[in-house]
Amino acid sequence: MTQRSFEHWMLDIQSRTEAALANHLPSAHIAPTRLHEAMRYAVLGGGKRVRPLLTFAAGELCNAKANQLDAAACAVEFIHAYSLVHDDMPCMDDDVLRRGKPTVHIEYDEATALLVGDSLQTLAFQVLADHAGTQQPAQKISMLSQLAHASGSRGMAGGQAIDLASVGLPLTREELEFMHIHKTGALIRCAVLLGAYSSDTPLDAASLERLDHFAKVIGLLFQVVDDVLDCEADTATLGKTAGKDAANNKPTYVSLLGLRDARQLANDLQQQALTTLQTFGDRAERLQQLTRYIVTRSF
Ligand code: GRG
Repeated sequence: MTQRSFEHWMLDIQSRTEAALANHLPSAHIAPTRLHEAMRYAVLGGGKRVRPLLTFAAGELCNAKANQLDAAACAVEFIHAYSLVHDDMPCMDDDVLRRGKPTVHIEYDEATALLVGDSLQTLAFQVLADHAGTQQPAQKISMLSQLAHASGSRGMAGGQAIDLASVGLPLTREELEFMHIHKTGALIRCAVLLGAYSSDTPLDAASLERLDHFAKVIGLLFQVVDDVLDCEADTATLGKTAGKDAANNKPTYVSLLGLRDARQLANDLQQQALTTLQTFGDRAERLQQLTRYIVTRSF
């Protein structure tokens, strides 16, 4: 598969996901119209859709059909969108720009932003429960449980709590890794695993373990690259305020290791991820290409 075909595939999954998200979101004409309009504002028309892309790439590895993957991809993206809306609020990161446009609490108001996040979170579980491709109830329950675990206090929300408590503190590398594995890594890992679980032909235990290892590495890799970009890229390119971590005195891989070693760590993790995929052969080609994309992306 060429680089060109990867770009086509990406565009195809991104537009497919955009349509599916738009379809699952309540219409802005249905009451309460302001809340529904704000939910659509938060989710649609922006974002790289990295998590849905991972769900589709992992699904491809497991021979899942595209229509079996839409629900899992949307559920993960709804959780991600909710986390961004809440993260941007004044009680957390207090940011005014996201995906190149005003954050939800700026465009609407704080109470609406809070409710948008709450509603997107529950919509994620509703979509997965009602539309997941698998016919096996036990498999569906396992997927719901994985998404809950990845989102909650033992996953993303827990990582966010550590992040908020860490401002100005000199974290050790282990502590920083623990925070990021939870805050960013847990949902990315879940995006990969739900792709595999959406298939009717599950992986054997050893293959699933390898895919899970890949998923954990790619979650951490995503955050290391994010730290580097926050330091290197400008606000216009990122679509969010650049240099925020340093300005807020937040511990990052760049503040801990320096820019050069943080970049080196990203390269090492990329290599580790690609090596883990090798035993899957050609079936993992999309995941390989996505791994490279995550490292070379500019925002
Ligand atoms: C509020 C419970 C709660 C959690 C928030 C994920 C998160 C936890 C906060 C976001 C803050 C942040 C910038 C984290 C760094 C990694 C990250 C998730 C970046 C944004 O994800 P992208 O690059 O965004 O996939 P797009 O806009 O492309 O979807």
